[in-house]
Amino acid sequence: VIFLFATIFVAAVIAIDEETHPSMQGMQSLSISYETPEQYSLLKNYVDVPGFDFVKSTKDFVDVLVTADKIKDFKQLLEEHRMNYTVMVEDVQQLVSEEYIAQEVERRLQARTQDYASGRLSFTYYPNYKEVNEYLTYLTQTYKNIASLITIGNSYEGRSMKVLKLSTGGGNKPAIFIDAGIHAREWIAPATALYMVDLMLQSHTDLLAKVDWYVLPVLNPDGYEYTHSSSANRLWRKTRSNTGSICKGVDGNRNYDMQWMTIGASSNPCSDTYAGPKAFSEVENQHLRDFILARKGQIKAYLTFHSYGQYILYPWGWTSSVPSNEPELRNLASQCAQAIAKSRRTRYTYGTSANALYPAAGGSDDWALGKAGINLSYTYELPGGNSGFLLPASEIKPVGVETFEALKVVHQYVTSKYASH
Ligand code: 0X9
Ligand code: ZN
Repeated sequence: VIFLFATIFVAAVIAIDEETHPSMQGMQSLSISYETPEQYSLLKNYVDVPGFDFVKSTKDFVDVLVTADKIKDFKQLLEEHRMNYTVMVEDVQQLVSEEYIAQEVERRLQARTQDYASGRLSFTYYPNYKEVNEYLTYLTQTYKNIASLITIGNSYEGRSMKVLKLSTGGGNKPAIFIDAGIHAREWIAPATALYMVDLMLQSHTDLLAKVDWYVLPVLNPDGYEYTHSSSANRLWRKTRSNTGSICKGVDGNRNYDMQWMTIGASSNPCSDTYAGPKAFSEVENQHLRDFILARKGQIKAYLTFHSYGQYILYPWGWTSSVPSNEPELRNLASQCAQAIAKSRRTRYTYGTSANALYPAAGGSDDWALGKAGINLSYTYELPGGNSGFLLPASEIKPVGVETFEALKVVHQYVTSKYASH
């Protein structure tokens, strides 16, 4: 009897695992362009269908991961409808495994050094949650008069959420708030946020003179750790909360109380864009909300880092109409895009989320502007190279350097508009 029970249990666990983790063996990443509304609706039929993961949708193309068992028929269908596609990744599993090995090699090389023992990061691999925290502690010990940590609460699974505060003291300074890692698999986002902090503290302390900085590098620690824990979990996006379904997690960026669930979000707990049972159901988002609202008057710019696609997005995401300060938002975005282009010729598109990307409600950027009253609110979709989320770690520094150029522009704008001179 016990044996039978055990067998059923194991089978059930495997079944659940199948449900949330389609095999990446032979999974391909396709980039498909479309022109007609018919072609678009054909693609839309596959959203939330098991075996299909629409990792990027824009006005003229989609990137979709398709499992091995579905790929042949799907390609045939695309060809029948005369739709152009390119295979971006031939075998997702292979790429994930390669990344996993490269990560371990770099980490072990680093682990032999003094730097590693001190908590410093080399930015040659993507740090896990523990390494991020060690780095934050290292910063507070190294830059005692500038860097401090504010624990804003614990995640669903009990991981502490730490905001790094950079301040040279003196009251009444405007602040810039940065978060990253609300989407677990977008590894370049936390790494870039941290690398920009590194640049600021090591060689650009002028950025600290008139502005205070708050940086929350990992807004979704449970999801982030999950993607680091095994290569099978590498493409997880959501939080890890249990919402009473066999499918875990909520899309943090559909969960904010700003036109929650009105568009571009799902009520299906198994969907990757599940908005949650109610607005702010996610404890991580509650902590972020409370932190920001407590510093509402001080925080002048809200920047949230995601990947991928090279977009500078601003509100609204929930409607195609634009906020009243759209000219200001557009102007600043354009200057940021130019600064990045000048640095490494990386081309960013900018515009409101709904118009430049796709409509989606319940995002943190919309909430920051609409509810917290932070006029300068931006989502950065960092580069993804040819492999999307699986951007080689050798790109951390170059992406950090070019994105830092945009940060300087935002800093300059906030200083001239809000700082006392
Ligand atoms: O869909 C998202 O949450 C963001 N793109 S991602 O590929 N990183 O998932 C874009 C969010 C843009 N902002 C709003 N829609 N409010
Ligand atoms: Zn994202």
